[in-house]
Amino acid sequence: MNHRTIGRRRTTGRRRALAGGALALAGALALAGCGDSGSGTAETAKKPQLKVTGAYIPEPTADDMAAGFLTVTNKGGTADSLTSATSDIAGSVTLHSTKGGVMEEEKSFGVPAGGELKFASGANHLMLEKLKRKPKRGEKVAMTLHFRTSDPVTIEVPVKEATYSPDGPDGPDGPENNTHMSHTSHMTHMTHASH
Ligand SMILES: [Cu+2]
Repeated sequence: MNHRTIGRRRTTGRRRALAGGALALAGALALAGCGDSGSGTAETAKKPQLKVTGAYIPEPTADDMAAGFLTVTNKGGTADSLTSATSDIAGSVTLHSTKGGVMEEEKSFGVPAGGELKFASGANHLMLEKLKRKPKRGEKVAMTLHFRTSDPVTIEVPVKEATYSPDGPDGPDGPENNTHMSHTSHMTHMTHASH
């Protein structure tokens, strides 16, 4: 390509220079935008700043396990990770992802800087296993989340009806689909867990 355009170099030189200037300007603007989004140079902004919202447990249909959902937002400038969770009503709480309808246990979930970690029906979820008692709709269950960097966060998680969806009918997938999917994947999980 280059050797064919050499002959025309002189005539296109000026136009190229102009285009180059425009590109440089665009680049400068992009950099400025970038700097803005990464602002907050104070020391505190470098640490993860976590907040847990929207937690709920759908009243379980199984006797020995329940799913938990919540969102962890990180306003800080450093990523953190959820490494484990505990609850006094569960013998163990595991972290699960659902990929293509298949549920997998995860060792941790990242909470990106300036981002969020979302647990939602049909996707990532917390699984309360070996239940000491079955959570009932209307009550609250204490759960503690442990992070790689931040201090543990203890929350009171309300137990909602089995079909509850925080997104409502206009959520991305609709509540019925979500509920059905998570139910199916938990059945799959129960089979795996019994090995
Ligand atoms: Cu699960």
